[in-house]
Amino acid sequence: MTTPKRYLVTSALPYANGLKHIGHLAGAYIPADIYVRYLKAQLRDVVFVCGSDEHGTAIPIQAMKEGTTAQAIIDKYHPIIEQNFKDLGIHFDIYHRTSSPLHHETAQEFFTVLNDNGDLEIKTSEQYFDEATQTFLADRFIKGTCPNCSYDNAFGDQCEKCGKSLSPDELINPVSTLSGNVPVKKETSHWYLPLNKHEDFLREWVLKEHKNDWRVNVVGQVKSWVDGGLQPRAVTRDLDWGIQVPVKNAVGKVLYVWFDAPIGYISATKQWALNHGKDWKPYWYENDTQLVHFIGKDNIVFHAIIFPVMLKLHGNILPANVPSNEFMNLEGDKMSTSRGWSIEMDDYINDWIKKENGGESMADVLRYYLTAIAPETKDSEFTWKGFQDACNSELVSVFGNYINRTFVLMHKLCNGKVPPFHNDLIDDLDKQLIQDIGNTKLKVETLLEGYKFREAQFEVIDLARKANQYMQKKEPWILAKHLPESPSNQHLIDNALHLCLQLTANLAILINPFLPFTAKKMLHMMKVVEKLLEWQNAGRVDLLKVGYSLREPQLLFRKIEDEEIAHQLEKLTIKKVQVEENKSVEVEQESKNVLKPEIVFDDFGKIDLRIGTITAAEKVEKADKLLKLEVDLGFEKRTIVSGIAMHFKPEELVGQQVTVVCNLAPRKMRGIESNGMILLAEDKSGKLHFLHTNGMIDAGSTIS
Ligand code: B3M
Ligand code: ZN
Repeated sequence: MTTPKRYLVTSALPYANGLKHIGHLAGAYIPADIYVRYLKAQLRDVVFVCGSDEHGTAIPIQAMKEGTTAQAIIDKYHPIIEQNFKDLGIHFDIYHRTSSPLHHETAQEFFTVLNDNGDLEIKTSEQYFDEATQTFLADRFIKGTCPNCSYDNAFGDQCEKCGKSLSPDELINPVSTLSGNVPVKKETSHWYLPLNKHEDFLREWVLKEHKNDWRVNVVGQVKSWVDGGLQPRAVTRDLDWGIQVPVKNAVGKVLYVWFDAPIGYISATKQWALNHGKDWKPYWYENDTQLVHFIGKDNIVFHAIIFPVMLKLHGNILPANVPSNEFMNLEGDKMSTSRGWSIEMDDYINDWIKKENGGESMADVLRYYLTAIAPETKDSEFTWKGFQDACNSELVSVFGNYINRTFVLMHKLCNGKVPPFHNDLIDDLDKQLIQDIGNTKLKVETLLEGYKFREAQFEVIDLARKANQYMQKKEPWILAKHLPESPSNQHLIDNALHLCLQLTANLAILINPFLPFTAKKMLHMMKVVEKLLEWQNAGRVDLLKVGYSLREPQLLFRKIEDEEIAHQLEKLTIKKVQVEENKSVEVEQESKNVLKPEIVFDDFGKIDLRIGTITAAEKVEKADKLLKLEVDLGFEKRTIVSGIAMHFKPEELVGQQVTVVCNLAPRKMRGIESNGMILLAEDKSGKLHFLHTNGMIDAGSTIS
């Protein structure tokens, strides 16, 4: 295979609707970053793009939850997520936004080309509509029971429990996420991408051409979609948040978020090119570009079916690969921010990286563990214990320990300088080690180019393990003990440490794509510039000049204590309970944020509201919540039973003026007939308040 002329690498654009967790990080970001760092070390032409996905129903839903606007939500989360990635060493060439004007233009142009070419179809159908909010209910604006797994909170686009893609019509007992109301059906027209017309192309391109070089899970998913029969997919929505459909009279219609978001990769490339005085076009039009999309499992259909069809129709190149991971679970359960069972990147950064000096090494520890357990072929599981073990028994005891011993011994036995290598004394162990270095380089590059990040990282650590064994066998510290009687031992010491140091330089190059902060520290210790990290240097054993003096060692990794792990486990449990509690409050709040359905004047006119004065109040026996009130309406006295006993003591009520609904049909409660209802204001915390009239209004006054 010839080496591509240029690479365009993308990571899925996270929705800017909240913090992202380490499952996301493991799926689409760390592997992409490793791949890109490797390609850059190979001095290949590569652009790595990502950014915020700022459209779709996910954003206004979050705005509703936070009591703010969609714009405020994206402006809040975009910079946080961008910084989180930086703190974890994920180095994009650009982190763009789909709310940018450049993206809007790019997506509209894309749509126009397809529409003008007759590649889209317009269809009219009946869709769910919420009368209370006057909104069509697409995607996450509608919830109901999943037809696949019976989960009762499945969204109109996907069930978060079983992962199945859904359409609103498939939901059982659908309700509006906005108002909680049962929706009605209403007619509307939309543009559709007729995927059914591209089945042959997909069979040929994915199921034949990429049958062997794409991951099994990706090819498998495409196969089951194609075998199931592809349907036309709507690419527009009736929403007010999104990119306007660029067609006259398409008022209130926006592009479907999954139509515009992947085009975000193109607009990001354009913005990157503008920033750097480059041409973006070859990256999207030339066949010698290798386009690679790193994604999570639930994005496969969009990147391996829908977007490629769009690219083909628009005249762009197709992805060379779509590496997608399976899911990473957390301590025995599915990771999910909304259920409170997750570790947010932001939390990890605050707890492990920002708290200590030199905390970046903890970014590498997370990168290391997430790659070591990457769910490349099947679901995997993050456990805090596993995290601790990976750090303590691999990074600290194998990798860090090897580097530290090498530096300490070199300072002690070779005056802090790179010792010479005496060729006449070369032995089999030395030869084997030199061979191991070369082999590791080849293995790692083959694995990385084949998107096998987990195994590639294993090979690097394995080389450090072999290096430790080499040193253990050479025992330079024992040779040093016998120096007085055998001065020729110095040459043996020199040879062992010379190779150990050359191997250290190799480890820096090999570990760099995986653990960039660690590689940087190693450069500092070796007093060499970044150029050393170029991939072509790997395999060489003349990287450090004889006689060159090196710095004192720094510890690369620290041990993680049991208490730290216990603390994280406790935090996880507490968070889950808190999220569950907040949810029940949220559900109550949500229903209050939405206005009741509209009424006409006559409806209101039927209610007789009067001012009344409470003249007596007492508890109702065996009913915790009820109070029996005597209310003077001026023209008559009433008995009213009210459910406010948890809020007021009876004696607080006497003398208070209240608004009374006095033509409400009588109702018996606990055997007492209640004739009317008193009105109070309820604040956000659920506390009740009187609407004070200061006792200035005559009882019986009307309110209208
Ligand atoms: N924002 C979905 C997700 O985060 C979506 C990815 C877009 S990639 C173009 O799962
Ligand atoms: Zn389901």
